[in-house]
Amino acid sequence: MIGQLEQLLGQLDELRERAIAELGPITLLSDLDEWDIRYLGRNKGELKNLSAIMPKLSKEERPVVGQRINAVKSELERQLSAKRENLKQQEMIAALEQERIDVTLPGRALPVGHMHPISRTIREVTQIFERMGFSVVQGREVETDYYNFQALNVPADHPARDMQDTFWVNPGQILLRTHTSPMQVRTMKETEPPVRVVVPGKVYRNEAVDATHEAMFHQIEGLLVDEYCTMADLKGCLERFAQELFGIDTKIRFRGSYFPFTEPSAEVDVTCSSCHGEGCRVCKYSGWLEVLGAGMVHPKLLREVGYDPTKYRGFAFGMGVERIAMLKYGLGEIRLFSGNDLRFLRQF
Ligand code: 2NL
Repeated sequence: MIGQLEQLLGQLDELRERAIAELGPITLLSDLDEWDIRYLGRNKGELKNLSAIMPKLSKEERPVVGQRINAVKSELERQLSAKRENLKQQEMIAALEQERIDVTLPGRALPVGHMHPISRTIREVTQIFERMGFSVVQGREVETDYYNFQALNVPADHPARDMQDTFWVNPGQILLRTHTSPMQVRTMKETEPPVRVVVPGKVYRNEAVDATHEAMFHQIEGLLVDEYCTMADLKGCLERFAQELFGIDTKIRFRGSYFPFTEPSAEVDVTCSSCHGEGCRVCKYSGWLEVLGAGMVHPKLLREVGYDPTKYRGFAFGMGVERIAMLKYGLGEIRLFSGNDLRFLRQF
């Protein structure tokens, strides 16, 4: 019997040594699981197999062997979990090493957009006037008949008031503004002179669309009201504007005209920036381009907004942004601006 006990303890020692020796070189977690099953498996594990002899042992032998089995078992379990931790750690290090990223590499360039040529023109024009002391204000696009027509001295029989030419929201009352002037009227009603504002924005006209006309386009209007203000001030202001926009050599000229809201009124031409006044296709061989309408604010308007027309004078002007942009970029087709064709837009 002593021999059998010693043999058993020897087998346990041998199993322990062998298991530990085999554990050392293991590098894969899957191999570790196999090792676990082979030595510690509940079913056919080698330690389990040796424990099967227990019932055949004597009462005195049993605790000795039992203790030794438990000692081997817990030692192997401890080594197994240590090894498992170790392998997990190594796998993580290997993964990190493989997935290493170079944070100093330049990033992937994202496509960058840019301003629409109309927005660019609006910015350019308003900035010129801002440098002359004007403020930029914007108004609503849906307006009342009063602010768009009545307050501006637009007579009932004026073509602009024709039901056909205006987009009515509520016929006779609410409309899409046909010019940005309603905002100047609102500004004057809200503030005392001096007033110096430029108003850019969308305007709407129910017109037949062609290469130079659209139903929605952009306008910039300017207004100055002060105690001392003459036609010469208007001319100097617009000359300066034309020279900043089209070049320092640009000359301007006034031609008498008519607007219901100004008296006197003028069409303003600038020397053709394409041919410098020589005559070319752009200016139809006249050397001049019509770019603005302007005039002295009608006294009726000043009275309408609560200003004393014997004390205050004003000048005002208006221009179509699309027309300015077409001249600046040499375009013959207004619809390109609203077409959203990237082949066109990318050229700016
Ligand atoms: C043009 C002509 C013009 C005005 C706009 C204006 C506004 C007020 C008072 C007086 Cl509140 N005038 N605006 C004056 C003259 C001409 O625009 O051809 N625009 C494209």
